[in-house]
Amino acid sequence: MVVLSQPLVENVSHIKTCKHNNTTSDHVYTGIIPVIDLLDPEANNLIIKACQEFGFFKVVNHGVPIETITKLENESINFFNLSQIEKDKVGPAKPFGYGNKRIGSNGDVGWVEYLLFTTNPELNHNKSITIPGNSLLFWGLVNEYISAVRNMGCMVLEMIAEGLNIEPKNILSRMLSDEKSDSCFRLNHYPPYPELLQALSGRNLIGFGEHTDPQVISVGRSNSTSGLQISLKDGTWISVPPDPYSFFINVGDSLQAMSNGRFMSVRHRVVADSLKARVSMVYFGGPPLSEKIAPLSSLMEDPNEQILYNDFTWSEYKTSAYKTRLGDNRLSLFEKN
Ligand code: GA4
Repeated sequence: MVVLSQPLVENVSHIKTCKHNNTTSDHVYTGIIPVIDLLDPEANNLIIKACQEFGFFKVVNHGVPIETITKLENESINFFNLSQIEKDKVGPAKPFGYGNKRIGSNGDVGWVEYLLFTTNPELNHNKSITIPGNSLLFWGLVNEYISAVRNMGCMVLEMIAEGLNIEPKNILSRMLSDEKSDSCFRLNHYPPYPELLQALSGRNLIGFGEHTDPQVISVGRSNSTSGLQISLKDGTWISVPPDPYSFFINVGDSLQAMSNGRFMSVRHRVVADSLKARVSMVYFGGPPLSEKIAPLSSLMEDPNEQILYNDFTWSEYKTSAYKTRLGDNRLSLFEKN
């Protein structure tokens, strides 16, 4: 079990809550989340189906070494175990760096602390971020992890291109592998929030409020603590059973636009656990800033198919996204009338 310092009971009246799962059918555990074995010859088609149905799936046999994962997870726990004074030296996140409860800059808050980094070398933000302790070791592990997870994300995007029968095979993956790819990476720590306090209010505390990810795909994982929930097409929330050895892939807004709505950018959120800390790591695979996001022409062979979104560059989308609240529907601003 991860041992992280238990926070003092704080006033959390500004943090959102959601209904309790044991008193309502607001969200449920189900076995319906697709599990894709990347070595399965049928994986391409299964991924397409999962992107259409859920915008979300779990991958196994992903090829990312477990040591790469555990080394970074342990180093992240060491960081989150530091004193508040030490952690605050790495913040506040604007948007990169250490953030505590505040998410973005438009008033969103959650029961979470995090480190957020860009992978875009042109933005150069990370250079100014020194992690207390062995900063070189920390950055080495972050880079090793990102490179392994990016490769796996590219493999998944190539399987999507194959499953959709579109050429070239790297039409999507090149956005993540491009040296100018504007991707980011976040390490989250969700402290436990005592059951008694949750019971008193009859509600669960929100760690990270519901939202969709703006990028192409997100590749995430966590320790064995639950909390992640996804929204189905009908609006039901389902809890995703944690699995520290697997990865979870989310379709992001950009892939929804590039697939002209065939794939669904999944709404998701994290609720606080009452007993255990949750530590997660998410790589958000984004395109270069100048990339034009538009339906893939090889997908749009039927002249009667309506184009759902106006074209935009990733830079335009990002600028607009950073002006929104977490739960907003960002793609709707680009819908064609
Ligand atoms: C959601 C997905 C990623 O975590 C993130 C988030 C970003 C941030 O934390 O700075 C945003 C959010 C995310 C979308 C809307 C804006 C920007 C917080 C927020 C309120 C890093 C991202 O790329 O977009």
